[in-house]
Amino acid sequence: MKWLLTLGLLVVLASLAQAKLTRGSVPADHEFLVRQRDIIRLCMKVHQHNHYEEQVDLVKDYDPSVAGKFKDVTPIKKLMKYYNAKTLLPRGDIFSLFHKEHREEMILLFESFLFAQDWDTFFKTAVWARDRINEGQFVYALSVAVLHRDDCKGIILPPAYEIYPHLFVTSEVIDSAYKAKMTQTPATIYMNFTGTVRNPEQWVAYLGEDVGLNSHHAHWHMDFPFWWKAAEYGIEKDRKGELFYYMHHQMIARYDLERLSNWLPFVEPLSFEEKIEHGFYPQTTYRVGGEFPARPDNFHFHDLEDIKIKDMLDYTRRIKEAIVKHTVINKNGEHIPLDAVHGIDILGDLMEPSVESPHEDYYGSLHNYAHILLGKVTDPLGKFDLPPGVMEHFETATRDPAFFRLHKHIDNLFKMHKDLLPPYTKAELEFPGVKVLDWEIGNLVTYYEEFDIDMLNALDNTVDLPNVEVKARVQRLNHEPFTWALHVESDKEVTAAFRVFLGPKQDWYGSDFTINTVRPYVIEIDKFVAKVVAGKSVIHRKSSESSVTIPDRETTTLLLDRVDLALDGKETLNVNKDERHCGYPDRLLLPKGRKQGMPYQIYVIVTDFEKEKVNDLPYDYDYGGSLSYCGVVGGHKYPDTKAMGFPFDRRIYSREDFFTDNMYTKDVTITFNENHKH
Ligand code: CUO
Repeated sequence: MKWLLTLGLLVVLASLAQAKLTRGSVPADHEFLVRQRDIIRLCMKVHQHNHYEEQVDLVKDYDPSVAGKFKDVTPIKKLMKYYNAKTLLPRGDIFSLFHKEHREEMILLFESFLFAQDWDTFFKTAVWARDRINEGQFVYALSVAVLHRDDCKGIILPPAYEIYPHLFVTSEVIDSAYKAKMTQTPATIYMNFTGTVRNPEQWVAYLGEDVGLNSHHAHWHMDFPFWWKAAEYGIEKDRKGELFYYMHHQMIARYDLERLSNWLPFVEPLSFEEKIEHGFYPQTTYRVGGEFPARPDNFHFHDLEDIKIKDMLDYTRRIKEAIVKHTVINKNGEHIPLDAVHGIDILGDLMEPSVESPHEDYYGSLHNYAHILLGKVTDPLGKFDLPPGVMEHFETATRDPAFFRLHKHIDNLFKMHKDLLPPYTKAELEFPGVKVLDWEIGNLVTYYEEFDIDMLNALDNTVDLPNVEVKARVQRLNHEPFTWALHVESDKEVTAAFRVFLGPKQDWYGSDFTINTVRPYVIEIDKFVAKVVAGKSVIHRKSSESSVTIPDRETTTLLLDRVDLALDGKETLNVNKDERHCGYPDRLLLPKGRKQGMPYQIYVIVTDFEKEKVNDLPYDYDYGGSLSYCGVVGGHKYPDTKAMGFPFDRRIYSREDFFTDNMYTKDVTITFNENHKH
């Protein structure tokens, strides 16, 4: 028995050591470098035929359904059948994940990629598909496969704004880019946000149209696809429904803070029965298929052929009823409780809905259908054959202010559930023996900077005209890096979880928010675990270490150059196999604030990690660095048992009921520096 325990301990220690080893960056080996290069090449100029001859040659006589090795051959067989029958979405057509047939075809391709038993089959099947399957379906299926295959760990995908610049820049920029190529003149083209200052919604376009925000959102939905079949794929997505709620809740709260910085009221929830007050003119063009549809002001929702407004109201009513009764029914008519632990996760699955929805026929497809209704609002019956709207792609959805209104509607339903739960008790909030004494924090300063989007993939490769360097220059929000130091006193050594939040202090009239009214607008800015010694200690943290964010993405051209140099042995390329594509942009960690300074409050709560921990991993394991909004992937469980957003997710009666010794709050000021030098 004793040796069994010893052996068990050794196994645990070995796996801990392994986990430690995989953290951080290590030099990439030759095999990895070749794979990284090949995947990037597959994503270049996807609208044209593959111009990497060696890839084309590789699959000249390759039929994946015959030559490939798959764990399950059904998806590739089906795909080949449709391909040979020429019934698949043609190349050049616009792919939307919200379109059922488009999605089902894409899933067949994704499953072929996921079920490929070795790299050879995966890669050859991808090269085969690159020139034969619709490019939108291909890039999406490939991206999700790269994010989930073990042999792709650490491979970096090009940012969406470089794969499809058309989705992110205005038509004007595209026109100028073509001119630059025709005249063979390298160019940097300035791009403005959509609309004019006469449209108050445009004052916050710097957030909705931020390419980093859109990339984060698109990648979140690739890490947690609503169509994910966990059992079939053998990859669980722990607390996926709750993450759907929490990540979007935080996005709306952050949007509201930007609105407050600009003296705009908080965003109103969308109602399917009322007109949509603010229109949206995306000013973007598909490569083929025309302009993204625009929506004039005060437009009403209309029934689509297969989605009716009345059904949306019924879904909403049934969901509200389930929330009030604290129970949902599943397909077998059984009641599943919406309790304090799992309720929010179940509701997330039900409202998005994901494959895990307890009863999709009854509770419907509230959120996904709303995306489609908004996307098709100006051509509901397809009379004018308009292409999909910005709301019908995760890459472009946040550009439309109505995105935040839709998600506020959904978020209010989640809030209704949370508000019906009992407030946290003192026992749930406190950490006996641990006291926060002080908090020092550096200056919080934001500014605008310029950022260049590489337009390489926007322009076709042509025989006569070589490529020229063309960039779109956009303005974006950033902040000065800041640090903070938390002074803590403890009567013993403990492993403590730190949750750090920021909320507005005053409303538009200068009146202070109460602790309960400010709750929905409190944003998480960091969460981590640290050792606290007995006696007094100081915990230091940098803004760049935040668990909410990821740093700026490297351009694909630069990455490809570095991979080539490493393959030639001229440079070492480091790879972090835990690295996430999903993560809020570091630049946007703080709201803009105001140039005369805007008051906020920061909050921290320190809790006993030993009581809430889930995994047997080192306490400071960071799960790829963007845990707060992007959860965990790679087969781990979410690392703690607390509700996401704890302790601000439940009602708070008063400051006295709420604040305990292990919490601390402090007034801070965020100043927007309009004279920042680039
Ligand atoms: Cu992310 Cu609606 O779920 O856009």
